[in-house]
Amino acid sequence: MLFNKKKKEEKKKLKEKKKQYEQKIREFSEEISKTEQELKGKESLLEKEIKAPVKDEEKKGFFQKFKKGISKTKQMFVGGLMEMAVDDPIDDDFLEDLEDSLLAADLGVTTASKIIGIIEKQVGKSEIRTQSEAIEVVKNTISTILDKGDLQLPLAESGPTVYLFVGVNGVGKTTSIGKIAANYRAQGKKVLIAAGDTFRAAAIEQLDEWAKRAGVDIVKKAINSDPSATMYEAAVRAIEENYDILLCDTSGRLHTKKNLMDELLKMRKVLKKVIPDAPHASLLVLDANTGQNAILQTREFSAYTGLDGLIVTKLDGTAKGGVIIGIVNEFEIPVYYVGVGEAIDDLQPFSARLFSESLFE
Ligand SMILES: Nc1nc2c(ncn2[C@@H]2O[C@H](COP(=O)(O)OP(=O)(O)O)[C@@H](O)[C@H]2O)c(=O)[nH]1
Ligand SMILES: [Mg+2]
Repeated sequence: MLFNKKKKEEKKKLKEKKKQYEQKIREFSEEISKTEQELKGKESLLEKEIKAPVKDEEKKGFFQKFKKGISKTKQMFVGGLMEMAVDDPIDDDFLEDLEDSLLAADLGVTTASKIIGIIEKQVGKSEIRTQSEAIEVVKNTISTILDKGDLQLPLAESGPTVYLFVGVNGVGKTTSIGKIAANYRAQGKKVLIAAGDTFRAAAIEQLDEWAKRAGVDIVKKAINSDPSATMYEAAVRAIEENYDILLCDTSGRLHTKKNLMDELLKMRKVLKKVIPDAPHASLLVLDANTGQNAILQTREFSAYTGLDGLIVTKLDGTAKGGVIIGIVNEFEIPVYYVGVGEAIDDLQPFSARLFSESLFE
């Protein structure tokens, strides 16, 4: 008995130590990614100054770029989760550790509990017994959650297709629009973008810069003008000049949340007036770094304005990419694109299969 008690105490101490180390690892990775981001900023400034062309070897293949983009998230999974796999029986301590690891990977409480629930059920029915079998269940459940097929954005039956980009400040709306515009342009489509963030001069300039870079046209009005007026003018021009795609930028910050949501609703209404089935998709842009906040933002925007799809940016440089699993599990809203860097070709169509394969291979 005494021996058992001692063993238990030692195990508890080891667990505490493990938790402390895991916390340290998390802190260090955050620090490293922050430094990397800073360095990246400095590098791109330098690049601009000397106008150096992007080196060919930097343009990695699609698959490699994606894998590199989610490598920090993968480390979190492999480091935190997969290393737990041993052939000991599943007990309460193990389930607790497993749940902690899923939360550390930013899956969110709902999704972590769902996975633990599935394991408990299978243990109850004696379908699984060992910890490594439980890890297999985690992998399969995550793959099933993600596997909603690889989706395409809806297109207008005729006339211009309109996409409205919404989301809080700094998540990557303008950057994503620039990248998507370049993508459609490369497919030979006629693309127009609307500068709906009229609250900052810099926002209009930034979109203008992206329009030039992508080789597409832009509708922009003076700072502080009504963004719905910009939407109206852009929709009319899109029809009159036979554009295939209209991408609408919006502001992420207003005096109050209600103001912002009202403004978005008004923009939708104005677009609809000109093009009855517009917007063909209202896309919420989320920054993966914000982790669980991304789930809250999805809930808010979908309650106020309705959402048709998600774009998750900045997967590069974060270990919180697991939040995609939580979002796909909690909301019936597909993820269409993921951002894995700041360059023009760094936005990729989201592939559920590729995402789960890259996490677990
Ligand atoms: N590393 C990285 N940075 C990104 C990505 N997408 C956007 N950004 C950066 O995030 C910052 C804010 O983006 P912006 O498009 O202005 O956000 P907005 O306020 O939502 O329009 C900019 O510095 C972008 O270069 C991404 O996928 N990866
Ligand atoms: Mg913007």
